[in-house]
Amino acid sequence: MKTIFKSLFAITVLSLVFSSCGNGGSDKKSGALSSSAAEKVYVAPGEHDEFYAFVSGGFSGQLAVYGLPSGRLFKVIPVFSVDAEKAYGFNEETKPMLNTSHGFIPWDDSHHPDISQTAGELDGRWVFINGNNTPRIAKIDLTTFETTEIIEIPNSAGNHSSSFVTENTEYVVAGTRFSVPYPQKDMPIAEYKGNFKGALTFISVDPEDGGMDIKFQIMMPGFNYDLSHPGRGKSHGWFFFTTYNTEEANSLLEVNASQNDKDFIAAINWKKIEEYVNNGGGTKAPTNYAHNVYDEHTHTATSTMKDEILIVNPSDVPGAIYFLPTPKSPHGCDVDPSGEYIIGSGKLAAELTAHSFTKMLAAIEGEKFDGEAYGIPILQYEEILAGAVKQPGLGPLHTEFDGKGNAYTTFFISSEVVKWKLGTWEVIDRKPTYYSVGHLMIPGGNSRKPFGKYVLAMNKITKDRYLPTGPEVTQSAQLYDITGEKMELLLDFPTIGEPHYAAGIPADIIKANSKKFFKLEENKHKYVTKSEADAKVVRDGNEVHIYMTMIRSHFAPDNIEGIQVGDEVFFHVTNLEQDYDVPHGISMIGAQTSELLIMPGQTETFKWYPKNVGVWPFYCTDFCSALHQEMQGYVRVSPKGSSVPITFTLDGDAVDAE
Ligand code: RUQ
Ligand code: CUA
Repeated sequence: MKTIFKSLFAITVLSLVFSSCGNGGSDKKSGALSSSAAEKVYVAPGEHDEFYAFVSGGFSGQLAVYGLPSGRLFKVIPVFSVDAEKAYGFNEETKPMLNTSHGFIPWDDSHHPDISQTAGELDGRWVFINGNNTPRIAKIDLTTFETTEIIEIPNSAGNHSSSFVTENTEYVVAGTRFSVPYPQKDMPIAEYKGNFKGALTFISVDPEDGGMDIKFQIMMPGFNYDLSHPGRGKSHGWFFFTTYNTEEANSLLEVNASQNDKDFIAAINWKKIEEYVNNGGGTKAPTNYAHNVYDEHTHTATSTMKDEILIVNPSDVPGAIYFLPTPKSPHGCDVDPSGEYIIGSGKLAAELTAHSFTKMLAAIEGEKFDGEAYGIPILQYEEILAGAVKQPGLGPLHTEFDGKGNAYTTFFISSEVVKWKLGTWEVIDRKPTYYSVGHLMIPGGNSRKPFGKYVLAMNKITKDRYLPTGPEVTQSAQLYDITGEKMELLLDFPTIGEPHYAAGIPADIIKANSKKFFKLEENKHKYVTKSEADAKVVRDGNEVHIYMTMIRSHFAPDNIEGIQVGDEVFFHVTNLEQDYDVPHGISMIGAQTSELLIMPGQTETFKWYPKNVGVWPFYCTDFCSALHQEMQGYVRVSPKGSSVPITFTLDGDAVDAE
C-alpha cells in the first residue's frame, strides 16, 4: 500500500497537515471523549464485549483478537510467525506448520482475515487469512483460536487479493498480486508484457472439517490482482477481482501503471469453471507446494509436499470470465449485502464506481462488448454502470455495508470515512480518521447480514494520537458508532503490526463453541503420558525421551539422572489437568528453542542439548497455583560415556529406567 501512494505523497502530507489541525478542532467540539462516547465503549469489569474483532497483524504475520466496543486485546494468534508465548513454530509439534517449498519460513505479511459463512451469513467456524510474501492461506479454528491449517499457493506472488470466502465457504480464494512467468523460468524482465501470468486460485473447503485443497487455478493475463470479493445472493457463483497495471508495466509502476483511464474488475463465474473442472476439464501441471495440517487429537502438525495442480486457462471456458472497466487503478472490490452492486475504488479516480450485477448479466447476454483483452471480453462501461458517488473524497480504498442501505468507504489521502447511500449514491456523512485510513470493518460487513452498529477504521499513520514510544508508534484502530444518521467517533485503540483488515462477528456466535480443555482420553499424541504412573525416561543411543506429566503443582518425573553431555533430550510433556484455564508451562535452562505453554489435556515437545556436566533445573513458567513456585525439577548431566544409569523420581520415589 505504501508504495502505491508514493506518487501522491505530496498531497498526502498536505492533507495530513489539514486533518491534524482542521479536524482536530472539530474533534474537540464534537467531544470524541465526551461521557456519552465513553459510556458506549465501557464494558464493566466482568462483563463481556458484544463483538469479537479479528484484526490482521500485517507484517507481524499474526492475527489479534479484540473485543468491541471496548478495544480490549484478548489474544494474539500466531499464524505465519513464531510466537514465544505459545511456542508456535518453536515446539516440535507446530514447526511443520511453517514449512513451505522454500523451507521453514517463520514469517509472513498477513492481510485479510475472513470468517466462514453458511448461506451468506457468518457461521463463526473458521477464520481464513492470507500470507502475502510466500503465498499461503491459513485457517484458524474458532473453537480453539489456533491455526490448524496452512496451504501454500504455487505460481502466485504477493498473494494479496486473498483470502475471501464464498457464501457457503465452498471456496476460499487466493489471487496473485504480482504476475510472474508461468511456468517460472529464466527470462528478461523487459519481456513481461504478454508473457507473465496472474494466477487466481480457488481452494475448496470441506464442509465438515474445513480441510483445504486447491481445486483449480486460473491463469489470467499478466496484470496485478489487488483485492477481491465474492458475489452473494443473486451474484452467488461469481467472484470479482480488481486489477491494476493493465498496462503490464514492469518498472516505475507509480507512473507506468497509472496510464490507462480504466483498469478492470475481473468477473469470474466460478460455478461455471467448477462444472468444467468436475467434468474433467483443466490441465494437470507439475508443481511443488506445502500443505500443513494440525491435528487436534495428536496435537501435532504434519507437512505434506504436493506435486500437481489443475490449471484452467480463460480460453478453456468461454463465457466464464469478463472484464468490467473500472476507473484508475481500483484497489478495493466490494459487494453489497444484496449482491447487486460491485464497488470499485479507483485509487486515482475522482469518483467511486458501482457496477450493477443485473446490468452485467444483461450486457453479457446482449454481447455489449468493448473489445477484449487476451481473449477475455471487456464489457461496455456505460452498460454495466449502476452509478457513481461523485467527489466523495481523495484516494478511496475499501467499502463495507451496514445492511440498512448504506455504504462506508475509506479515503486514504483525505483521511476519512465517508457514508453514502446505495442506489442514490449521495454522500450522507463524513468523519475524519487519525490518520490515513486503510481498511474498515463492520461486523458481517462482507456478508448478506451485516451487524451495522460499529465501524472500525484501521489507520496507517498514528503520529500524535498516543504517547510517543520512540520512532515507532503503534498503529491504530478507531471505533465509530454508526447507528445514527451521523457517525460518532468513540474510541482509539492500539493494534499489533499493521492492522490491515479485520473480520468482526457477534461474540454469541463463537463463545458457546469455544473449547475449555482437550480431553485426555482423546489425546493421540505419539508421546502422550496419560497418568503419572506411566511417566518414564527412555534412552535410545544418544536420544533420550522423557515422558513427563504436569499437574498442580508438580512434574512427574521431577528429578532425572543419567543424562550425558552430547545427548539429544526430548521433553514430551502432557498436561493432565482437565479443567478450564489451567495451562502449565515448562522451561529448561539452556533450552534453545522454547519454553512450552501446555493446555489441559495437551502434549507438547521441546528439545534440549545439554552442553555441560552438572545439575540443571527446570520449572513451570505459568503461575498456575499457590504452589507454582514449588513446581520444578532437576536433570543431572554426567560426562559422555558415564556409567551413571538413567533413574528418575516419581511421587518422591526413585525409579530405574526399564
Ligand atoms: S490492502 S489498505 Cu493489503 Cu487490504 Cu487495502
Ligand atoms: Cu504449573 Cu506453575
